[in-house]
Amino acid sequence: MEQCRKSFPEGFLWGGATAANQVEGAWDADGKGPSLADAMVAGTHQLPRRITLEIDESRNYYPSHSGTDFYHHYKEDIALFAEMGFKVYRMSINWPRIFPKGTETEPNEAGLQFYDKVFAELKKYGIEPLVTLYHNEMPLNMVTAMGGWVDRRSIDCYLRFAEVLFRRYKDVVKYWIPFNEINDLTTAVGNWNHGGILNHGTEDFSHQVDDPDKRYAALHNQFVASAKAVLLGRQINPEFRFGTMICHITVYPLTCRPEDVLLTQQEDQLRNCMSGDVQCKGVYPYYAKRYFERNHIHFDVEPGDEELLRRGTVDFYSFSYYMTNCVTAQKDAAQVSGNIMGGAKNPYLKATEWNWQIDPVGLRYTLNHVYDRYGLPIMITENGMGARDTLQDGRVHDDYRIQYLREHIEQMRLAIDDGVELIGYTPWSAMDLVSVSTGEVEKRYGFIYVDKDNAGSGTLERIRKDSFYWYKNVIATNGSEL
Ligand code: BGP
Repeated sequence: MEQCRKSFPEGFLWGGATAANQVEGAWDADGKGPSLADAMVAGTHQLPRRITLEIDESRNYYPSHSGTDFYHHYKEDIALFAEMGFKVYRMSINWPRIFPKGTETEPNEAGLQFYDKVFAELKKYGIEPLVTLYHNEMPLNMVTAMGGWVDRRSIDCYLRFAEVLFRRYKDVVKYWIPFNEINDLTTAVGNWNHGGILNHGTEDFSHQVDDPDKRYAALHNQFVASAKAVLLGRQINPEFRFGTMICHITVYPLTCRPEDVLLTQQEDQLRNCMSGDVQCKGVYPYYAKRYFERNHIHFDVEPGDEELLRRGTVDFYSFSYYMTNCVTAQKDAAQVSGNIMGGAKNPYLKATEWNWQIDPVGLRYTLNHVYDRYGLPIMITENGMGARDTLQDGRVHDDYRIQYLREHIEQMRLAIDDGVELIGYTPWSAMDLVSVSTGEVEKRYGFIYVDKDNAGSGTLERIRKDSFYWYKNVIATNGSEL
């Protein structure tokens, strides 16, 4: 093993992550409107998940509607986060709790009061909140009435939402992420959770024909919304810190055939780097412009947008890291891995049951890659292992998850020794919640088991997994004992 000279710095932000729509439940409580995520039908076992244009009570939306009931258990859950020693908790704010239709001018006070209580609880334990403004929770009304992110009016609605939060929580929240996995919109499969590319007249996204013009229009509007939020936030509190959140799926050439290497570079540029380049450097990179030209992709850029992007850049780079993929120019080998993002199978890596290829060394590579590119402080805002945990005599022996996290944290330490400025780590997920791609609770990620199954049965009891105790010690020793 390589000897580290440098390790996790003092004040390193250890924690965990969730998203409102996956954990809260209480989907229509206290004046909340339905969100895009609430319209995803349960248990379709396919991507993209089916999304209805309105909530039809005869359909089964479980478990997204009830999540793992953080809404009613937040005190107990945050106490458990504190027991693990969390320094930071990444969460999102459920947009239609605050603006039920998204188009109102006045916020829903009851929705805000829920987050007042959550933040007060975090403060009690000295846990720093890291808040995602948009994590698939667009008010459903904005999707059906306006076409979601394709419509530029969505930017103003988003800014009204952001402004309410910035003003109310200006002394409570320092770290903000304007958009979760903003680069999902660069792929046809990843567009479904961002709304705005709904094919009206059909019942669900699975019949949707990909329309790159709309997809990139939606992405452009999100870039503009992000830049405006950054500028507005800095006016309200210059101490705010904003970050990207990129779904970073590092790609390797399947072979050293030059065609594979070239295609890998192109894939990396478009899928991983373009969104980070816009949000960190403030301009669309040259390769993106050529990609749009070559593929006849057209979307509106209004006068002033370029200036906004240039001024509204972020302070830190954050990303999710679950897997790496291989790329090959050879058509027949291209799709063998079968995981959500496609790609060719890497013969040197094992994969989870869902074919997500596990690659700890790739994390060190990725950290060096993005630090070299942007020179900004980095947070890993998602990383973790989905598995079908089982409860045995009141315990969950998730040694496979401990191994996954241990190997990834070891590579983080090596990257810090390489000189990368890594400042935080919020693995997915702080506690069990609903999986996005499967719509099921039983693809579990948490340190805390929640007694609930895919059929909705269970006591909702919270149970510390073996990984809970292990991670607690990792935090207590600032990463020196893995
Ligand atoms: C990321 C999302 C998360 C989370 C995670 C795991 O892309 O930001 O919301 O769900 O993936 O994915 P899944 O839930 O599909 O297993």
